[in-house]
Amino acid sequence: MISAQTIVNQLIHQNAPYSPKTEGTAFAPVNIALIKYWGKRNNALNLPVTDSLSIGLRTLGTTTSIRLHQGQDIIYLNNERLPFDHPFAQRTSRYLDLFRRQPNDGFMVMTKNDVPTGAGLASSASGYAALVLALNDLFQWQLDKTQLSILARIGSGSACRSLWDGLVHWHAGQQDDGLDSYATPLVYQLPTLRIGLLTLSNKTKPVSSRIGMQQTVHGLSLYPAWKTMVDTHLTQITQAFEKQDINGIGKISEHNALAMHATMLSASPALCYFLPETLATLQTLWSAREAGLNCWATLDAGPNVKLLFEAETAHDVKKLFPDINIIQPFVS
Ligand code: 2P0
Repeated sequence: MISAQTIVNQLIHQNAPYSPKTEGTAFAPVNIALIKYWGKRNNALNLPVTDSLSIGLRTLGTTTSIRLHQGQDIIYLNNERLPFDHPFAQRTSRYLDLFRRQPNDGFMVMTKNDVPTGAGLASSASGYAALVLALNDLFQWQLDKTQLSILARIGSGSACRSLWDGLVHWHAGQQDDGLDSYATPLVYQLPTLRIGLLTLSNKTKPVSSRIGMQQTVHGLSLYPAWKTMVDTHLTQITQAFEKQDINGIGKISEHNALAMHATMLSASPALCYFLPETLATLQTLWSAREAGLNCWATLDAGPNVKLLFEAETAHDVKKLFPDINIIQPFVS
């Protein structure tokens, strides 16, 4: 099995001049998948079973700065210094191990999320994308976006999609080394699309996506049907993008998200990220839709709900869900 270190060494030429700056900084947007990534063919390299497709939230994301220093890593999350054994610090340091020249090389990382960490609002995606961009800035690697997408994916799968605003397609690839598994931006613009974030819980989810995916893929579950469905949804959603059909996009996205949760429920032991509030929100939405509201839901590995709708519907959606945070992913 090819290791993450081998891939990193291949991408960052070890003989390249070593001239780090004092500090590297970067911002990367959160991305919300319309066609979800759920299930890996290689856990060490975060190689997915299927393609996926996302939209960047442009103004919401992670800002990270990084410096070199001697000794143990120092990690700040949202202005708070984390203890060395904090799971976030441990995972970040394990990833940074891939980029140390000497074992004693430490990093000081300061990272700030605009969304709650680990609550299914894709903070690990913007987090690892911002970290890779900040490392690229610090070390002046001058890697291209494909190479950066591969490095971000090794940190967290969905991070490979957070290097762009707008619509982004992650190609699953087929190679064992994953050098064909990266994201590319799509040309379609949807200036009237709005995404509404309904934060129902800020708590860190009890089962990480990482473990949840393994639980769903292995053993008897509906997972084989999920793979076929993703192919169909990718074809359908591309046609909807071409027609700028936001209701079509919403309908396919909601179907895809609920199908992903159905595969989780079909695993043994079953996995359920919904809270009672999640179901109540969906039922409110479905009733409103029956009454004529054009609005659709998508959900990730957590209890929070994201809504997709046209700008002209924003007023009605806000009336139904007063706490909603409405984002305009494309500049008009
Ligand atoms: C997605 N999710 O496509 C899907 C939908 C959650 C549900 O990508 O193990 O944090 O780091 O590769 O990227 C969450 O998975 O998992 C995710 P790892 P990641 O957005």
